[in-house]
Amino acid sequence: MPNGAQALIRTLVDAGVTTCFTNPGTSEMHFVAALDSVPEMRAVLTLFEGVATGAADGYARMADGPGATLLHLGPGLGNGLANLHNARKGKVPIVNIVGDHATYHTRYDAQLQSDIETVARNVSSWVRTSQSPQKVAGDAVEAIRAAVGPPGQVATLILPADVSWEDGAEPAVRAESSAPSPASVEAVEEAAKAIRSGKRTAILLGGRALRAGPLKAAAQIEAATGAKLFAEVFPTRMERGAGLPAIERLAYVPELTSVQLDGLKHLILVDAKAPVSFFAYPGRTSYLVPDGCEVHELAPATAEVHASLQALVDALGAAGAVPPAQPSSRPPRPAGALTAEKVCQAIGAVLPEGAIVSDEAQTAGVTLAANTAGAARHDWLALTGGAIGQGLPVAVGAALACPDRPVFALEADGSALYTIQALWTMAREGLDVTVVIFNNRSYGILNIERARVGARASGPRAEAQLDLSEPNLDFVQLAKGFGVPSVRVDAAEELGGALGRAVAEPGPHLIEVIVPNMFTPFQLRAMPYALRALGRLPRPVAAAVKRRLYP
Ligand SMILES: Cc1ncc(C[n+]2csc(CCOP(=O)(O)OP(=O)(O)O)c2C)c(N)n1
Repeated sequence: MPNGAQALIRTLVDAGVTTCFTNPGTSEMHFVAALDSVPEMRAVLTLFEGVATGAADGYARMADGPGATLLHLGPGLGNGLANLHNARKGKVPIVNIVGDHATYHTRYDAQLQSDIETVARNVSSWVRTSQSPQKVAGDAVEAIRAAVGPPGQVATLILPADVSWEDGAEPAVRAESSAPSPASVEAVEEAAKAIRSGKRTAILLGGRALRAGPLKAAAQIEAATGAKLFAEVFPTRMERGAGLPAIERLAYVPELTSVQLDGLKHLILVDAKAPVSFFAYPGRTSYLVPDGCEVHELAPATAEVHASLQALVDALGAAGAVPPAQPSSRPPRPAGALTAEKVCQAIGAVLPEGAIVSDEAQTAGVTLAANTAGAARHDWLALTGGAIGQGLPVAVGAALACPDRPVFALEADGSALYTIQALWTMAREGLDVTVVIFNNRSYGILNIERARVGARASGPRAEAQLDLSEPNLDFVQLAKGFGVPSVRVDAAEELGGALGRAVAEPGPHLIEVIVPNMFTPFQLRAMPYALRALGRLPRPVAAAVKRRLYP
């Protein structure tokens, strides 16, 4: 009879959960030991739990199945919380296995004893502490079912050390989950009626609706009826590029979102929430749906999204519509001194077919979407929950899920440093990831936010909180220390070559570019006034300004 850990790993593998991102300790040693008895499980060591959880997220986004982690009690799970938060917001399926003290040891309140379930609940829709080796495999099956959903969720299975080491366990078989249902007839009819009303109508696509199949169905509706398509602001996984329907993303800045949604009478949601402002700003609205606009939910996060859109295509008689596809186009290779925009152009010029982009470039990446729109077909993975430090780990997971595809991690300096240890896992696993660090030596976006929240009376002490110079960070040396070949590039002409070499050579590469902040101090001061003025311009003028600022 296998022990609990062996039965657990066998159950995970038989259910298709074959990669686990780990950072183990003493309480997980039987799980670690059991890895050699179930070689189908690929265990990937990470050097910080935030890397493990972010990598599980990136893996699940690209593998279309649950990512898994092995974490060490409450503190280990707590270290991984920010990226589990991002996964939760992105509706990404993750199964955490969190080791705990042996059941009889907990009453002594030893050093690592803590309330793991409370830590887990913040991000997990399903939490259970396994009570015996006989139960652990069944618990794992339930955890997987909860994680898969839909919607994808975080499930946390706490594994006491004695449940892991005692014999008498049996692997369990994952029960077939019932297929999710498409939108109800009523919901399809309601959406069709809104579109047929002839009033300004938009369809907001989120979650799984941004994959090629549903996107094409939605684009047929747009082509046949004129209903406008929008993508949610931070997509979990969006398929884009030449040949696919081009779709406008909602803006991060609420004043720009308001311009996009201005005059709408109907908003139809497909695996998406009605748009709200990322933060509250004094005197500004939080809810961004315009007054008088009716919101209709075609497909909730629990529904089968593609079939729901297909039903709406049929209801509207749009099956014959041929939507325009994004034409193939590349920005010219930039020249001269580097700016953030030139780096975005250089990336757009080389982005290879089938690339996976993990986007955490923050302010420096404002023009990435425009510069890559006409590149060969690729997948875009965004920061779904606003907790920075996601980009490098997500790239690790995506590269493991899709070993034949080139992965790009486009990273702002501040964000990269939260989970910089991901570089070591890239090197150890030989992952084909090109990391581009946009080093503007600051928490640039916070300068914008400071101006926008009206925190005006700030001086040098406040400035120092947003400044990452003194000492300047050296990402080339950091990468070398983690075993990743690295180079700093000073001129735009060199960047194309460095990107080309990084893509051509197997294994990870890091390219550091020193870029000025996207916005000058004058632009920052003017921004709140300019954004306020935007809302007062006539709609076509405001829309034209918005398109220039944020295509
Ligand atoms: C986990 C977490 N901690 C802190 C923050 C607050 N925060 C938001 S943006 C930001 C700075 C981002 O700087 P950087 O990544 O260098 O990008 P830039 O703004 O310079 O473009 C910080 C600290 C956050 N969003 N998430």
